Amino acid sequence: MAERRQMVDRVLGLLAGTAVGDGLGAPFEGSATVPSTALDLWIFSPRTLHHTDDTAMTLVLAEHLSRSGGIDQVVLASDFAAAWYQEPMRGYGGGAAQVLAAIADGADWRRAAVSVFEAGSWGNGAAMRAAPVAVVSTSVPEAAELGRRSAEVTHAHVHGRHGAALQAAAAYLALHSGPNRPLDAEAFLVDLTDVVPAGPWQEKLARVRALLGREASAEEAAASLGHDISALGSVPLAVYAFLRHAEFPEGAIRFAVRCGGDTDTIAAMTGALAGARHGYSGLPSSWTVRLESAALLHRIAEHLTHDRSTGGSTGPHRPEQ
Ligand code: RVK
Ligand code: MG
Ligand code: MG
Repeated sequence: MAERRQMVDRVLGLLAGTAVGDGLGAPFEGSATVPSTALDLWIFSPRTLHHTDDTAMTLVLAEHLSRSGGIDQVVLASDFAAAWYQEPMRGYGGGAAQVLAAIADGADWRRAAVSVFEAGSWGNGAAMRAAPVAVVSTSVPEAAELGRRSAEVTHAHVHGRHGAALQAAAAYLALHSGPNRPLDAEAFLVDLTDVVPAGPWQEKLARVRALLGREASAEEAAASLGHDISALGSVPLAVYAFLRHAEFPEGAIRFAVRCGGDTDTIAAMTGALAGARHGYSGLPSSWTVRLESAALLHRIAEHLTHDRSTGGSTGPHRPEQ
């Protein structure tokens, strides 16, 4: 029972971390740099943290997983399209909105996903929502594979899919990391390197390792890893922000926003990892009380964890890191 409560806390942390990162980062999306003073004004404000497409799609995927225990791509595509149809004003990417509109109109997702960009989207929209697949996975490779499957219904491009695989694998490692001892960043990066092919993805992870070695600043990390709307230009930075402050979730999320660029998405991905490691109880309550969708997050986390702990064969195992 205590173990189940702990897992609910971590699953809720994964979802709430996404939402606080999204809400804290959203006002700065597109700013090349984010001065500390401007960020502090927003961090200490009592105003509601509204969420954007990042959290909206994460919640759709989490609900889908809690209903089906896995991914049914036809149903998932239509779940995403229905959420977009109900709330198109959540700040979706331009191509993503067109893909979702086509699916809502009845198009097959396989055709819709290549209808805007010929090879599909390399945007970070699949990575930003991928973390919940970690909850139903039993290994790092399975999380990566589910990340890819969740991605391809809208993001057919190989970089869009690798980004989702990397974020899903990182979320799995964070969710199952031993909370009572320091995170082994080197082992974390070795595991991540295994889920992406040699080439630009592995090169970015090598840069993450080097940047960690010299405790690089937000500005230096963004310049080296990218901080844009592409999967390849944002997921490695989100991983870096998490690892840079692996024992301090508040610091990791703040660092991610300070990186500038696609701030809502980078901070949402970092927040998912920090929340998965430290749980909801590890996130600042001054942030979580401001969440627009707190009740919904709690309900989905309960369902998702309940279905894991009573579902038998697919209950997660917990490798200690
Ligand atoms: C607005 C050429 C491509 C491309 C390709 C470019 C929200 C397009 C969230 C496209 C996230 C943009 C973000 C985003 C998530 C992608 N050729 N250009 N093959 N693939 N692009 O539309 O869900 O903020 O300019 O698929 O991945 O907060 O519009 O959306 O920051 O990348 O959007 O790709 O975006 P989309 P997404
Ligand atoms: Mg967004
Ligand atoms: Mg964004």
